[in-house]
Amino acid sequence: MTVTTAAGAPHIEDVADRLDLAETSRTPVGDDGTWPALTLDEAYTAQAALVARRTARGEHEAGLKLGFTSAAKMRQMGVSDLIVGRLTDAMRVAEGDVLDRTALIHPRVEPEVAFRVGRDVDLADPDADLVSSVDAAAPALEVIDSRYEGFRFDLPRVVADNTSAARYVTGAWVPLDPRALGNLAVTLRVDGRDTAFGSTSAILGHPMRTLTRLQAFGARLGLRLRAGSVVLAGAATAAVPLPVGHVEVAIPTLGRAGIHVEGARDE
Ligand code: OOG
Ligand code: MG
Repeated sequence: MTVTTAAGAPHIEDVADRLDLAETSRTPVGDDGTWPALTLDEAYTAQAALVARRTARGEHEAGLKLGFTSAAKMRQMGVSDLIVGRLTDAMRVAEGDVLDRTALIHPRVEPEVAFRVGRDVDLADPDADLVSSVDAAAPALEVIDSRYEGFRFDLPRVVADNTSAARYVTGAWVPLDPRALGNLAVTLRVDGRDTAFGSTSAILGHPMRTLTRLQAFGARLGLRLRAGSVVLAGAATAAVPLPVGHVEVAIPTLGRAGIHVEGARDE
């Protein structure tokens, strides 16, 4: 897979424009028959072009995310391959802060594990070692918000749409102890009620495996991670519609991360 991040072919730039407009105007795109079919390589180029529009507006790259690393997510969305997306600082919501869901289209939330990268890593470098550059882990929430009507997409489309990335929250960082991350209960709570329940072992068997997969992906895509970047390992449960109220993830030994969601209760 060779992916260029420079301006792509016109149909790729067109996809990036449409997805960018869908996000900024909060208007999901439907399949009106004019949507170009993309290969997976082209979809990653479109993703880079889409995120380039955001960085041109002043956003900064903040890390990477993996998607479809659990069977629960693959089943929910009808896809069977791991995907990689990009995070920017504008997507970050500080732990305990308010998130206004009216800024989003049809947000869903999922509980995740996050890793922090302690030093710059160029994944294109054959000597790069992502695992050893990760220094901490934290419980995390990801708010996804597909720019496609009804959250309906195939693999190239969700990749072009930056893997539905919208917002993310990380809890307090805990020094990385890989052995302590296996087989931990992952609970999503809404206003104190358990709403979704999974295990860190649902994430590729063990969340550390996501780093090896990301390293291979990053090498092909020419990705870099700066010191302090975040890597989201992917949801341990199916995503649930983002409710209004206090939304929290809890993982034993890692702790909790929560946000207050405000906005209209109806979709
Ligand atoms: C794509 C994003 C998948 C995950 O954690 O598996 C993802 C989607 O479900 O819309 O972020
Ligand atoms: Mg996710």
